[in-house]
Amino acid sequence: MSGSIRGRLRRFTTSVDQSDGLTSAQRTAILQGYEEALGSEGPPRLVLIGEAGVGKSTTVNALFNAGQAVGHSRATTDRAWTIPVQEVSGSNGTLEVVDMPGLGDDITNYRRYVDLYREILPTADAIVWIHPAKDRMVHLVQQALADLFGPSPELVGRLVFGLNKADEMGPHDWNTRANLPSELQRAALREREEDFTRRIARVLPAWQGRAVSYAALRFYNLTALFKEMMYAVPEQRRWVLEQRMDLADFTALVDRKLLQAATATTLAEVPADDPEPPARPEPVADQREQPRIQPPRSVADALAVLSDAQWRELHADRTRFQEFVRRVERGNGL
Ligand SMILES: Nc1nc2c(ncn2[C@@H]2O[C@H](COP(=O)(O)OP(=O)(O)O)[C@@H](O)[C@H]2O)c(=O)[nH]1
Ligand SMILES: [Mg+2]
Repeated sequence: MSGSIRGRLRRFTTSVDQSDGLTSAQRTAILQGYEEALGSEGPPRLVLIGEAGVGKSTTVNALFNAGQAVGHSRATTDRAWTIPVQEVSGSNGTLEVVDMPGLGDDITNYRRYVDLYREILPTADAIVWIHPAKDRMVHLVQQALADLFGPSPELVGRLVFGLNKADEMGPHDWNTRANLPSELQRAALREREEDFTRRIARVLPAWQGRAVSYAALRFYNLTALFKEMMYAVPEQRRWVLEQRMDLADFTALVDRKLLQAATATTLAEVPADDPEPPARPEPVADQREQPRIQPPRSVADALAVLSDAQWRELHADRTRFQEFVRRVERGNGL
């Protein structure tokens, strides 16, 4: 029984113990039933598909705080023609991960791979297909999707497409200080996501998802990827996946100086700006020249003037942080 299931059981036990009007036999029966129900719910099973080195293990580590070996991709059970189900320990419980080799490895093995996949796919809670964000060649993916899901359209809903290594997207100018894509990369990634989604929908019209670009190594956009996974998992099984979630914090990779600038200001307790600025007074005849508000010069400057509450909000929400940096970079001020 995993740690978090035990925690759930402990909380439940306490509340049952504290409820009046139950005999001890009733309490025992309730707790036993609950424990059985929890224990019989198997761990989430993720089938990961993608070529060796695309970042499947890194992705599992970033989403579940697991210690999967990275970069030893040849160790997958290539050519063994068995289904390689691995038990993976995340910080919030066990997962079953099926690490499937890329279908594109070798044409002579393609048919056997397809047969193997068709066996395993129906047992998956989610099928996470990982593709390099910068690779626009999707012909093989389309072919494989048609072969795998054509005969099993009921499985299409479990598919998630992750476009990993967003940081390697052209023009390769990732903003390492803020740990975010540059403006140009962001535009390119958005376009790639849309293009990829369209091309997948062309072979699988029933697929309702959208491809998510992310960077497992940089903890970038993990929330969006996880959200797609949650949608893909059959509803009654969602909680087992959600329970295991332990997303790596992308701010861990934001430049320390940048974070320090904001934290120092936080300690000095700079008051927050009025969210609703007062109505502008009517212009008067002898109006003196107003000082122009200059946009902050850098992200660090912009962060340094945030209030404690504003900072905490940004720190907790990557999307907002990203939006903030984008606005600063565009020079629009706060
Ligand atoms: N630049 C970059 N490299 C990554 C990213 N995710 C994984 N990698 C690297 O890609 C290599 C292969 O990763 P791994 O997770 O072992 O791939 P797998 O064979 O698909 O399991 C490792 O060197 C990772 O550090 C990413 O988002 N960006
Ligand atoms: Mg691996």
